[in-house]
Amino acid sequence: MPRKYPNIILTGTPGVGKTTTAQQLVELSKASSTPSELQIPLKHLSINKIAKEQNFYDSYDEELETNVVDEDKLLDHVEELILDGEGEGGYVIDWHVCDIFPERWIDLVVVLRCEDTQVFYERLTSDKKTETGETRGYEGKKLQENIDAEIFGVVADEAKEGWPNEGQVVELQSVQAEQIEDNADRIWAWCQQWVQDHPD
Ligand code: DAT
Repeated sequence: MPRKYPNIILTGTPGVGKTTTAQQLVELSKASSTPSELQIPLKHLSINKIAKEQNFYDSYDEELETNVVDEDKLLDHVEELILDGEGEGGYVIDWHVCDIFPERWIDLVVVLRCEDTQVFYERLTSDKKTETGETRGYEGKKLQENIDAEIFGVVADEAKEGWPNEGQVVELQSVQAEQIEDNADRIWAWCQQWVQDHPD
């Protein structure tokens, strides 16, 4: 059965603003809509949160100080969630890995970028807590790897390789605070258009 609402991957190096943007997008979908706006119930799927809650960890990478996720378990779980509600769609999948999800599940891949290295450095070393309650405070190899990944656009390359259909991958800058709202507005407008283009 075709989906009623689009499924979106919101990806990018940790710290680019995926969680903040996803939350803003869900807020937009809940706000009382104008008569011309379609109701699209968007659901935020934070993969970090799911992996932690469900303990989908395979091992711990000492060097990168990070848990390694069991991707098979994760995919089975996400598939169950996505197919729930007869697969009506409307999921915003938020993770720094984008190329493990089957193409048929996904309508749009948004890669957030923070191409200002100083700003990005400050975010990664900040002692603010992440959504899963950890202090980011990256240092050493973990910090360097993530800074390099963002400079070289590693996630954007993976997205473009994973989704050869160019129109399905969009890169958006997330450096300044106003861009959080701008990006959410753009994705929301895209969702509206998608639903109009895919009548039941
Ligand atoms: P991610 O989910 O990609 O790891 P996040 O949403 O947790 O990133 O954001 C990391 C931190 O950076 C958080 O304190 C919010 C802040 N932030 C994200 N995008 C921003 C932007 N465009 N302008 C200013 N701050 C931003």
